[in-house]
Amino acid sequence: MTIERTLILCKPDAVSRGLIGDITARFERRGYIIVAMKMLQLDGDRARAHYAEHDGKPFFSELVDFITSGPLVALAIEGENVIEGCRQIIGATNPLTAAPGSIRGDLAQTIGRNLVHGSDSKGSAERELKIFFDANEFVSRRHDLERWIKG
Ligand code: IDP
Ligand code: MG
Repeated sequence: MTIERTLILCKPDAVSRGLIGDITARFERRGYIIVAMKMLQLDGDRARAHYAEHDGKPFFSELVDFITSGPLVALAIEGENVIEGCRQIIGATNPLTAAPGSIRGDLAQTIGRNLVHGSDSKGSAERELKIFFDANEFVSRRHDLERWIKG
């Protein structure tokens, strides 16, 4: 069993549009387990750290401006192969090519307002989770996790 932990963000457009519930429900219904959750507004330094891999790209400053523009909801989610599973639920980066049924395919129109972030690898998840959560902010929900996986 490969239990992983990933970082999900309901970005400021999701919060502003009242989609926190719809988005988090999709991960919960799949059987993934929320082990930490908070609403916060990022400052520029944390935003640039989170999106460091995109530093230097033409859309970087726009991305930082947007992600700091209002409150977002950060979640730490656990499950078997949860990193890939959440990316599937989120859909392709460009909502135009995101599959219907995915969050972006159902609810978003443009790449700059695509509602959700999900870590793309174990390394990214580990790095990104540290930007949003301290180690003591994760709860243990081992029992819930095992019920979904074994059940
Ligand atoms: P991801 O969110 O699907 O992992 P990334 O390539 O990591 O996609 O890009 C991070 C975020 O940057 C995207 O979710 C999107 O909001 C924004 N972004 C990516 N590429 C572009 C672009 O070409 N123009 C504008 N925004 C972009
Ligand atoms: Mg990414």
